[in-house]
Amino acid sequence: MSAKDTIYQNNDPVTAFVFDDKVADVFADMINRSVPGYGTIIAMIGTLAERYAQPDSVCYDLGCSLGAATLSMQQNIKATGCKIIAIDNSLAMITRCQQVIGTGSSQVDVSLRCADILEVDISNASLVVLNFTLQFVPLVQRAQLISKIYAGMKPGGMLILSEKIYFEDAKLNFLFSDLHHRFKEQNGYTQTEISRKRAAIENVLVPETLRNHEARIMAAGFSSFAVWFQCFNFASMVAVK
Ligand code: GEK
Repeated sequence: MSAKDTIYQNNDPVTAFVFDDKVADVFADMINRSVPGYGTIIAMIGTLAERYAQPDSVCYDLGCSLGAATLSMQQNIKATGCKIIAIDNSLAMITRCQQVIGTGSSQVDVSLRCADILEVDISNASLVVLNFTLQFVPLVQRAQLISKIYAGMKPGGMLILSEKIYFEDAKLNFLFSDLHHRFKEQNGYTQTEISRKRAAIENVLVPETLRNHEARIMAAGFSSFAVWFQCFNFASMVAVK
């Protein structure tokens, strides 16, 4: 059981959000109470991994945090000779992820790396997961990252991209953002916690429209794109090479 997220219950000045020890300690609780559909998305990453992981290939979990998507893949991959490479540039996350992954036994090997996903090599990939990670990558570097992923993928390979999304229609953008805040309230966050977290995350998490994501993915060369899950301003997309 993860510790409860009480980070924004105090009255300290709000500083920019970072993935440090304090966040890593409560991350499972934070993401489950903050992202509508998170549990469903994690479970379906396993279902997609069972279908898309190819024999003797690599599955990547980019921005793995505590390894929830990695575990879901590891538990569902049936293809032989597959390994998972899970990467995060937060040492606090990778250290705790090691403890989570280390306890399970599986024929699918997992290797954890503390590195910037913009710097790592991607190759022989049949599945690449960016589960709520691209939103933290500077806007100007996103196209280059998606193109690098495409280049490192095998034909028929799949990219799973989950993101907080932004709507061009101002009314809808307000509505979904408001419903998201209601979701957080229903999960026990106070209005003060919600607005303090929103201030901390501003300019750190930069959401884009589904249209932008699709255009970037298709420009990289992927042959198919679909949104397979959406709840309010959170969506998960798939693209096939
Ligand atoms: C999950 N996927 O539970 N390089 C490596 N890691 C990065 C980078 C980068 N450039 N930028 C951000 N991160 C997870 C949840 S959380 C989503 C992902 C959230 C890492 C960052 O350290 C953090 O652990 C993760 O991406 C984003 O399925 O907090 O909303």
